[in-house]
Amino acid sequence: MFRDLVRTRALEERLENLLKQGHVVGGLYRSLGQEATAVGTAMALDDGDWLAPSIRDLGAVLVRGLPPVDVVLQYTARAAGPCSGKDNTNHYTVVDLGILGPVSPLGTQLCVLNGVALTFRNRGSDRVCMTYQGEGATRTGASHEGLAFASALRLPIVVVIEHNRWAFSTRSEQLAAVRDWADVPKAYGVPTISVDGNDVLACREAGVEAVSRARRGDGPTVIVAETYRMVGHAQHDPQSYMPAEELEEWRGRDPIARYERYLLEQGLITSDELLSIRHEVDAELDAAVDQALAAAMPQPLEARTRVYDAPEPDVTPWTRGPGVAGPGAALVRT
Ligand SMILES: Cc1ncc(C[n+]2csc(CCOP(=O)(O)OP(=O)(O)O)c2C)c(N)n1
Repeated sequence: MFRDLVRTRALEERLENLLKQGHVVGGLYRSLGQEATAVGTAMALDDGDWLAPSIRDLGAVLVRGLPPVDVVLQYTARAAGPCSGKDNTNHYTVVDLGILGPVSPLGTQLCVLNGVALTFRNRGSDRVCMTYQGEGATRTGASHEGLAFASALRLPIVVVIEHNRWAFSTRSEQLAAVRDWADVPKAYGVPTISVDGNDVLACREAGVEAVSRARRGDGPTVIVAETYRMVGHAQHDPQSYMPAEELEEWRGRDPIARYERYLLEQGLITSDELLSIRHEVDAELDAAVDQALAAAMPQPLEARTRVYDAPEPDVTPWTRGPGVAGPGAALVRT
């Protein structure tokens, strides 16, 4: 878990550098300060389970086994990346690893993942699905519908609410009248687990409890992880609205430093071993960046493939046909 926490932060640092160097031109949303929530909860899943990450869950994606080089290929829009260069932020799905990529309309991922979970159930499989939402995303109609549906059908699904205090520049207190976000799922009869989102062990424990419940057929669980977004919404956001003293306070609860202290205090690892993990991660990620930057850009015609279900859609242009002129003329393919 320590390795995955460090990999998450270090990979995001490299992506940020690549963005500043002009190699990444899409959005970059970091999970700085909240890595433990994604890493810890995703640890609870088994092979064959499905995961729908939000924009701040790179840690969960790495835990599921996506090689960092694929992440860099994606962000630098290379042909060999998960989207073959069509998207250069985090909208990628990796079917083989059970990763259902984020889509921009917040909350909707839960509805789609419900479909995956229902399919598993209908096929008699005991696979489990896990998804993540910021507290802002829980304010959407799609999120409420998704929770209502999952609860009514007792679907094998775990929803992790990442309560990181901000939805872009809006404070979470301005988003709802409830003060405890764990109160919301109660209205749907969904059990909740509140957890310190900066404590990776507690997150894993909450994940294990929720995943076990789903796997034995007892329906959905919502995990509410209390954490903090230490950076702006995305790289273009100077986070000027975030009070310095609040950031300072949360810096003291940094999930990686905290877990490192725990491992050392418990005598589970030496500082030399921790350092060598960090060095191994640096070497792995440096190689990933070099490999991605040396990789080819997509050919223009690649834009036509893997967009629709049909293998090769007919993209012959439509034009106005002969006969009646003007907007009433029939559209024909030339
Ligand atoms: C339905 C919808 N409304 C608004 C947006 C624009 N938007 C993208 S991210 C974001 C903030 C999300 O906040 P939250 O869900 O709390 O997640 P966080 O960014 O804090 O992780 C907003 C408003 C959107 N993508 N979809």
